[in-house]
Amino acid sequence: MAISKQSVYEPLTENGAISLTVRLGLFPEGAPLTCREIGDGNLNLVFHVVDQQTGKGVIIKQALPYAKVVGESWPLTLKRAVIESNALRTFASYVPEYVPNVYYSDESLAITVMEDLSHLQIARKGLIEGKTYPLLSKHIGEFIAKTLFYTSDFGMNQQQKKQLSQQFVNPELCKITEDLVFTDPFFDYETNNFEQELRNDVEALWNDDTLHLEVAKLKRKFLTEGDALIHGDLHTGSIFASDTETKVIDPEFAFYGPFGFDIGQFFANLLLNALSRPEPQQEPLLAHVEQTWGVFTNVFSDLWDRHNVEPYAKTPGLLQDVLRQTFVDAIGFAGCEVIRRTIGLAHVADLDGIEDKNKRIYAKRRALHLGKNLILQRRVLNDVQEIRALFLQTFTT
Ligand code: SR1
Repeated sequence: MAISKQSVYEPLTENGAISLTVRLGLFPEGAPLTCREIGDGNLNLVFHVVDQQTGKGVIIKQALPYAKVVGESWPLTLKRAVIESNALRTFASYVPEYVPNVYYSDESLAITVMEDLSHLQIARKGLIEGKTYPLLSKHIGEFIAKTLFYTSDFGMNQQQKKQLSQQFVNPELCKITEDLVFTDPFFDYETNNFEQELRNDVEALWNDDTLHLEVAKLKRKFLTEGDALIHGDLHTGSIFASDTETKVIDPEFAFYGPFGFDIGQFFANLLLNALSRPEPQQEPLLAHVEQTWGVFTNVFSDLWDRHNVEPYAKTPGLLQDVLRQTFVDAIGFAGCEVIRRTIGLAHVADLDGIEDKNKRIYAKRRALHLGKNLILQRRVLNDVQEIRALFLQTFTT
């Protein structure tokens, strides 16, 4: 169904969400419908409407005109709902198996109506419970490889790419990332949030010119490089998973950005979960990091060989150069994400949920060291196995 421009924005209620599904004819007439608002993210309302007779459901996601995580004092564009539904549709044209089906979207109401994925679990929650999701990295590696390749100048007509990129000009949401990921945690800014026990470690980051120079270079890449349509917020809270299925949700931060960003955010959130686990249970997370990169490079290289539209595609060394730069950038972006999720505005439950305070502080201190090492050493890491070595080293220093 097309995006309509007729309605006037107001936040939906649970009853309003039910009425909308009836109006859209998503359920049989007279179906006994119930609805719950289940949003637990930082920005939006999420309604789960269920037909109690059949058990079938739909999800209605509605953007609020402010960031829920902070409150009404932080206004936020509603346009992000259109970006999100357009991104889901674009991704679906390349990897329908990895995104929810979009049934309807309404720009004025800032809503996207989509497939109910409640048979799956948010990957972050499952990972915190100790699940390992054996196919997670295979699926996410494929998702990233295909979406990046096909929306880049290598996989798509280069004029069409420029046109497509116009749909994803997303300055407000990019600004959030520019601030919260690449800037605020590295300065004494009031958005930061950390335990006093970490103050010495945090002040060391604020006073480290070498680190600042490297983060500034990474931020510049995020600001200027439009390689492909990226998800823009690919942490484990943006992924639904089971042992057999994986679905990527919430691409409201999507824009034309650097190849390495989604990979880096995914790596970082796997590593944050690993940091929260006792040592013997960290292995599956480290294996996921390696498998993500392995699958990504295989799928991307295969697409490069078979579907590249760029006349220089067969030039010896070009693919290797693109992959190497993507790897180095991904590690740097991962380092920034690890640090911001530890001391910035929006934390992760993996670390905040460690009940024992000493263990929590210890894990966060390790996270800060790991983040810094990822950023500073990204160029000397030769292959993905060396991330494991860096992670294990951080544990003993
Ligand atoms: C104010 S938004 C905070 C964070 O939530 C989103 O999921 C993004 O990660 C953003 O940085």
